[in-house]
Amino acid sequence: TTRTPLMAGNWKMNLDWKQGLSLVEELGEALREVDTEAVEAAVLPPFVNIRTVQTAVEASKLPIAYGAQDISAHESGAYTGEISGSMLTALGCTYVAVGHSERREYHGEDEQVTGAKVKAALAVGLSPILCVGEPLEERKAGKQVEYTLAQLEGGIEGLSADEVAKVVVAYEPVWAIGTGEVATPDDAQEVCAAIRDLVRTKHGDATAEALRVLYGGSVKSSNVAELMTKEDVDGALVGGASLKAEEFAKIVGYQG
Ligand code: G2H
Repeated sequence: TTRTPLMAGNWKMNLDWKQGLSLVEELGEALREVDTEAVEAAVLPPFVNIRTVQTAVEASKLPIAYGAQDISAHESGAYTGEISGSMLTALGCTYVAVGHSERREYHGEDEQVTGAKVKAALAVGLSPILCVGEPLEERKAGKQVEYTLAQLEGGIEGLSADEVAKVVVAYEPVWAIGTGEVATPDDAQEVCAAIRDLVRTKHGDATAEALRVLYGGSVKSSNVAELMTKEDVDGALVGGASLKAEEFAKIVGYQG
């Protein structure tokens, strides 16, 4: 494929700004050994760490893209506690996670909210990393594809083909998140292929081929290479294993 793989580290609610600074500096150092032209590395720190990450990345020209873990659906104004897309682009962000299962579960974000956030991201030129994936009950009932595609449809509803091509979809089965239980490469491939097929049906071949589909859920340096052998897996959204520079650099460098 011609899609550049993306390895995105979702720090979640971990590391204060000083710890985040150390991690990004160590990561930059560790990535010297890695071909970062062939694989894109990104980190998604907590909002309050982004300025620090920006400064470190710019000062040392580190090959690390970065973004946020959430975005407001609104442009600006009286939305206490929220962070807008233009605030993120002003910090040099290129990505933003949208609809992570933890947002859906603990903050009541549904397809409608998620779709609005995807649009807010695209409106300012950010690539949304739209997270989708089924809980255990759906997997047990064999409904993982159906369930995940319904979330995807909600997330990309009303977008043009060009807009969809800028979206990154992260397939994160909820039962595999932070549990140490990674999906098998075949399980990941099944749903990632279905995601691409849906985009093909709605927006055509070129858009489907451009779309990057990541797998997320207990990705580590020891299992990433096998996942990456799958045709429709274009990278990973990594939580726990992105909090250690050496480990995350190994994930980014899975080819070598
Ligand atoms: C899934 C993933 C990153 P972890 O949430 O988004 O986390 O790799 O810790 O399972």
